[in-house]
Amino acid sequence: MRILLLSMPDSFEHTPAIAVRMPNGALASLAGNLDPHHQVAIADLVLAQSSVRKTVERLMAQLQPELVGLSVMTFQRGTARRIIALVRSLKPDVRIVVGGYDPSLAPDAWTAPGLGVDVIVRGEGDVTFRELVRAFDDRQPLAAIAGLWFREGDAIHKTAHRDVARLDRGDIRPPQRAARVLAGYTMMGRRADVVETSRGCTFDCSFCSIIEMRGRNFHRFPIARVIEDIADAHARGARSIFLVDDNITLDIERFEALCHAIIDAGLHHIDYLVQGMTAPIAARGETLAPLMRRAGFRYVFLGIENVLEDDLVFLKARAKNSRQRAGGRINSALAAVNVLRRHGLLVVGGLIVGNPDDRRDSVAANLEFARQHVDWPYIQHPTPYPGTPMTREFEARGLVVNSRLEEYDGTTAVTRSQHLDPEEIEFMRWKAERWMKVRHLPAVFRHDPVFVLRNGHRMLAHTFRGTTWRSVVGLEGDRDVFRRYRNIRDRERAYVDWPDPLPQPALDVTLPAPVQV
Ligand code: B12
Ligand code: SF4
Repeated sequence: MRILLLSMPDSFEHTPAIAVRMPNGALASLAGNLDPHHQVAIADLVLAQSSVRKTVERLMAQLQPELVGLSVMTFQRGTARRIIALVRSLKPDVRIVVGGYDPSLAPDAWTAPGLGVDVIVRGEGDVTFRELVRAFDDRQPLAAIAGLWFREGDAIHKTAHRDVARLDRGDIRPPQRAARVLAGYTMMGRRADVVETSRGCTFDCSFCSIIEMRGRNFHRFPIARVIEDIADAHARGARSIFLVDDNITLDIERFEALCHAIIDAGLHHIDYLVQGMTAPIAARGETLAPLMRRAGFRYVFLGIENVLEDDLVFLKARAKNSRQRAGGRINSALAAVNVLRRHGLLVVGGLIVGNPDDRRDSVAANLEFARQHVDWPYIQHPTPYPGTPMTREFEARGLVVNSRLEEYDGTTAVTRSQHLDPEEIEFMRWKAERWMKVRHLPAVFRHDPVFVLRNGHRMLAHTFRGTTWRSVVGLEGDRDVFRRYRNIRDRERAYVDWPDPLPQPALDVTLPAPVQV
């Protein structure tokens, strides 16, 4: 079967496409787990952000796919609907399959007949998609394949739940990067790729989609397989690799073993990025951080979430962000930041401001922490993604004020607090963050001078969108610039020049409930 897999072009404020264009790890994994006789092409549309329609038209004409699969996050739902409509207009009989976080956690949003979706793959997709394509190929019924919602005429059928895969026994084959048909992946000028070393997490932070997606569990790929995967990415040109594990820091001994294996395999000249929790890094940092540095780690995305205890309790992120000390538990953010930075690692500070009880001073305290202690701010607002406990709480308290999903990108405040309007929360973050980002430019320059010389002005222009000469000389205030920035951001969200097949209000109609098969 000829298959085209697409990831969406929508990017967000902290990873502007000028500097960061990463491959979607899911699609290469899906391709690698199909039976080998299929002809698969992967197109990450972030690589064609300014020409999405033309690129899809070209790929459809060249590849003539019989099945198109889309990987979609919630804020990309509108873009995905337009792309599906475009694809259907080009090839009406094509099969459309959607997967990823949004279709998995909000499947009802994908069942309206006018949307043109044939199958929704829920949760982990590698094995489900293989079985689905086999069934299409052999003209077998889909009812026996776990993990699906599928359309038959007007009815939607729902199959049995699929358990997550066991990675240690080889359930999941390596990704197939050769299927990628677009070029231009980058992490600030270095060719970028993604590698998984584990899947899952045993924590249950209230804002995170991972638990609803796959339950609380943690599965590890064998380290030898990870090293082969890194070597494959490197052989294809990657010089910067993001380990996209949900939570690699759940098993620090294994993480240390991985660092040693990277060094032993001579793959430590690659720049690695990883995300982790503060508590284990604070506790084990004195040995872990220098080892990570030796293994080539450069950036650590730290899930600090919030520096205030009450907010951490709301986010259900206290356990992973505090440690026991004489006199009680203390926040581990500062200790984690300090130990990483002391050993030459750069900290991307993940913080969430605008929680239900936040006042101006709580937001300000977090922004001040970021200003003083992190290298690159990754500050977001609580965003009510489908199925998370946090969403239920915001809804119950009547604090969700914006239902335009394309704005659920993390840096647009779509919820209010009891004390602050969303615009005010977002304004505070936006105003503080721009200057923190500027401060990081010299570190980027030292590492990648050519990239900064070529693109520094574009990066600054992106960070300061909305600024004019009038605002620079003080004839306009920050509020005017912020308003203009938001208008620009709105226009940027129109990635596909094709109408939405089902304008938003139509989604409110009650759809028939899926039938369990
Ligand atoms: C790596 C990552 C990123 C990277 C993206 C790299 C890339 N190009 O993929 C970066 C840092 C850039 C990023 C940014 C953002 N991310 Co992010 N990210 C992740 C993370 C950590 C891992 C995703 C991953 O690669 N997993 C490995 C792959 C193999 O697994 P997978 O994606 O789940 O795919 C499997 C299934 O979903 C399914 N599947 C997926 N697609 C498809 C398609 C088809 C056709 C089929 C059949 C199946 C299928 O099968 C796959 C294989 O089993 C997750 C989860 C987490 N713990 O935080 C969040 C997560 C996906 N991100 C999220 C969000 C919201 C964002 C941001 C909007 C803001 C933010 N929180 O940072 C931005 C926007 C991104 C952008 N496009 O600009 C949310 C999505 C929530 C939602 N409901 O949409 C998650 C779940 C985190 C959370 N907050 O809960 N992210
Ligand atoms: S520790 Fe990280 S991956 Fe685990 S639930 Fe919390 S935010 Fe999600």
